[in-house]
Amino acid sequence: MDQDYISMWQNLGIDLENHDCLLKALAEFYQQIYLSQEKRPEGMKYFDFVISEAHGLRIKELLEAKKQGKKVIGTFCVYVPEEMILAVKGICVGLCAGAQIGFDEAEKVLPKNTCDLIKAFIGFKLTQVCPYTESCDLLVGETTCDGKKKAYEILDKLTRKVYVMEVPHRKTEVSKELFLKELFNFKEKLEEISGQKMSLETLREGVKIVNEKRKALMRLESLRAHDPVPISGLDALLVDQIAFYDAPIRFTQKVNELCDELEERVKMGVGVKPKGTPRVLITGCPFALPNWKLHHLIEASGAVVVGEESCVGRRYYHTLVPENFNSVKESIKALAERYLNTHCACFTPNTERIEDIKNMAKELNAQGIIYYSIQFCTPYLFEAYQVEKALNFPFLKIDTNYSTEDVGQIKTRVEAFIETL
Ligand code: BJ8
Repeated sequence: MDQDYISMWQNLGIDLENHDCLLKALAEFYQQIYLSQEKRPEGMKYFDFVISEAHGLRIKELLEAKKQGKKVIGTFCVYVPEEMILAVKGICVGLCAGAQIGFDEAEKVLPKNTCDLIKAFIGFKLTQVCPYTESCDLLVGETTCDGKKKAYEILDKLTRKVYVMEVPHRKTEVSKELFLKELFNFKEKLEEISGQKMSLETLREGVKIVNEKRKALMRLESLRAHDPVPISGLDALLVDQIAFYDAPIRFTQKVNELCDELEERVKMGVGVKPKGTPRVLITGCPFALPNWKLHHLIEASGAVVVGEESCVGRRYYHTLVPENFNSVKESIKALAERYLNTHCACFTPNTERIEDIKNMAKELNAQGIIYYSIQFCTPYLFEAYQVEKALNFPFLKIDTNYSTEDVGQIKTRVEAFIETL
């Protein structure tokens, strides 16, 4: 391991022993799941590189930027507008965690029946393995589900860096006003921490950068509609996961290059799986990096994942922010409207999500839907019933966690489901 990186991690307060275990496990897992795939597009090499340097080069970049006065802002939810972070010359990084690290420690401060996504970000902090969390100047929580709300109180005790943004749970006029006010409060907080003014010009730039990123991700998703599919669900998921922490302009360029290659593949009828491979859409909880379990099981069972109605997926890039605003106030209004038009199960009612799933299944030519919930995630577990009833589509519900204990059982269920498609 590069001595520079070791000193960098030490300076960040990383526990080198725990961190080493994490990196070794990740490298092994990546080799088994990702690098063993056949017919991967050449364009995935960049994303392989990003993963290999996720705790190295990217952290170095963040620390260099901090030296130049930029602030690193960590987020946990797609209701927090990254455009506003860019508009104060900040860097936005997603901090949700997708691995079973530090759970023994986390269970000392959290109830056992907490979802693994929460246990993981608290566990990462308690075991000091995440250089992203340690590089952040501000950690932005939000009032979505109960577990997250209470976990942010604990995270603040551990870091003294948490700011909580209020996200309403309904889409009424009152809620819309509240969210708009919250975005103005967020603006003030960002200006205070960065010492930068959010201007019409910087907001225009931030919106443009994030719109371009979302357009590239939409382009990638639309290419998955083809049969044979030019990219595996695992690789597309990886790109969506990396969207939360790579430098946005570079990332967009690399996604577009990948899409150019995939378009060529489509023209030539080249796919990662044979034409006619059963096609599955996943809906439900987010897949924080490195949570690849379900995609791997589905694709190892002979199907291909063609889309994710998830926050690591369509819910992140569903729409763009209109760029025709003429004042700071107008831009924040446009952001509030766009962000509140995201359909998370923390909202009630949330019937728009059902329409989103139907549209995605149609657009991506899915033959079956797998509903994914993380164990103990009340909002998504509750919504499964209504979604299944409303869809009238081949449907399989998987309620799981980050462990590998249930892998055999899930594989059996997934294989049986795929046979019916
Ligand atoms: S917009 S899905 S990122 S809140 S899995 S912590 S909901 S108990 S992550 Fe989410 Fe924002 Fe919604 Fe998306 Fe709670 Fe469920 Fe755990 Fe969850």
